[in-house]
Amino acid sequence: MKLILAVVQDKDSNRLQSALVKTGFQATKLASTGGFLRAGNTTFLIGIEDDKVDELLKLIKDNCESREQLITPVSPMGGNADAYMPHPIEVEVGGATVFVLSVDQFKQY
Ligand code: 2BA
Repeated sequence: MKLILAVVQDKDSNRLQSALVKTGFQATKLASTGGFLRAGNTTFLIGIEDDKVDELLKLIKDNCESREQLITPVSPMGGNADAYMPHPIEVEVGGATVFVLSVDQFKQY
């Protein structure tokens, strides 16, 4: 058995959740925050049998888009804040960041 941890953008989370329910994958959805952008994202925990991993990865890929996002860097530490003009920079946020973990035991009590 595997545990899939998928970090996705909030904009894609409802679509992915509906697709998971429709295809019969059981999932837990957690509200999370990206360490870099410090913006909300969504983490799905999905426990599945090994032979379903590829099907699930395709489903995640098909339902999550990568997007450009603008961020404004904070002023430099110790610098002259008056002279500092923050310029927004663009980063590409991926459709999904996915970890596939092996599960030693799965119990439901
Ligand atoms: P954030 O940490 O908010 O990162 C959002 C996007 O900012 C990243 O998109 C990446 O394009 C960019 N970014 C992140 N760290 C950067 C840095 N030090 N310098 C320049 N650009 C940087 P993704 O890579 O698609 O990641 C989307 C979200 O997935 C992340 O949100 C984070 O919540 C999660 N994530 C990504 N890699 C992870 C990892 N190795 N472990 C745990 N969570 C991860």
